[in-house]
Amino acid sequence: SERERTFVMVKPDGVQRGLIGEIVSRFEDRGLKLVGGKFMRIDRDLAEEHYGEHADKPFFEGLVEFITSGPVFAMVWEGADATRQVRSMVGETDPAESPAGTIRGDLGLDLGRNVIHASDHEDPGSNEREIDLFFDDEELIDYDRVDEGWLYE
Ligand code: YYY
Ligand code: MG
Repeated sequence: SERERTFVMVKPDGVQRGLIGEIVSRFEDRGLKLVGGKFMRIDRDLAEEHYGEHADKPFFEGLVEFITSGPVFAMVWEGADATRQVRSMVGETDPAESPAGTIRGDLGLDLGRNVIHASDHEDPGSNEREIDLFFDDEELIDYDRVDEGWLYE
């Protein structure tokens, strides 16, 4: 399948709970390649644009409040079918419905504090859109991982 890039973000709860390393490790171990990373604070404008699809939902205001409440760690990961593979590692939107072994299933309990964001494979183009929203082109690094010849046939 096609190699692609996808957008992932450790949310303020994940940062405060010291889970950045754990989460980065899972994607590294899977064989995905980190091509961008930024520790940052999201302002209200960026939050409203990033979550624009949810603007008319009852949870929108709380979601914007939460995502702007502390620093986040934004990342871009690259690999075969990366958007779908990352979402399968993330689990369901609600940690309570997420199987053990997934990031939300292992690290969270509450829908509104679900530790991580990832682009949605059921919303084609959301990966590119979110990468463009958070990163400039020159912040994304092209390089080979030494194990790529052993990760791909
Ligand atoms: O893509 P994903 O994060 O799994 O879920 P979305 O349906 O895009 O919702 C974005 C975000 O909003 C979700 O991660 C938690 C929050 N949220 C909520 O607080 N209450 C809901 N009923 C649905 C979503
Ligand atoms: Mg979503």
